[in-house]
Amino acid sequence: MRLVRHAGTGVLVLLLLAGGVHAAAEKKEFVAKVDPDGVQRVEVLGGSYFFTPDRVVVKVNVPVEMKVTMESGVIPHNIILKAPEAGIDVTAELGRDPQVMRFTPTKTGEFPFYCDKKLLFFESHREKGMRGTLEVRE
Ligand SMILES: [Cu+2]
Repeated sequence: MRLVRHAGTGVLVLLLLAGGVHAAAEKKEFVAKVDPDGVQRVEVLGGSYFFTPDRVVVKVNVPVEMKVTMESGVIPHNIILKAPEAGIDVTAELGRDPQVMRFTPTKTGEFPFYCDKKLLFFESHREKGMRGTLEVRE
């Protein structure tokens, strides 16, 4: 009886571990709220090779403060969000200190952000998954 019970616990632990790994690979969305001072604050973590959340939803014509922190590591990363048609053109080199990017989206739509670092002939970080989408809503 005892052995059977232990075997059952082992299976449960394995299932939980599998579930955790799966959750980490899922796409994450963050919908910004407008703070009392009228700013939408967003925090993004970047690393090799991801941004999380990788889908950020903000309101049009409301200032955004996007704080980008980098996971510790030796590989250099940046974040680029260029959508001049929506009044957005920000770039930051990611380092030990978090970078704060400020912009006010003036147009609704979906705009990509990504890291454009690339080593020699290898795939760019963007191609490896270091990218996300800013969705600007009404
Ligand atoms: Cu990168």
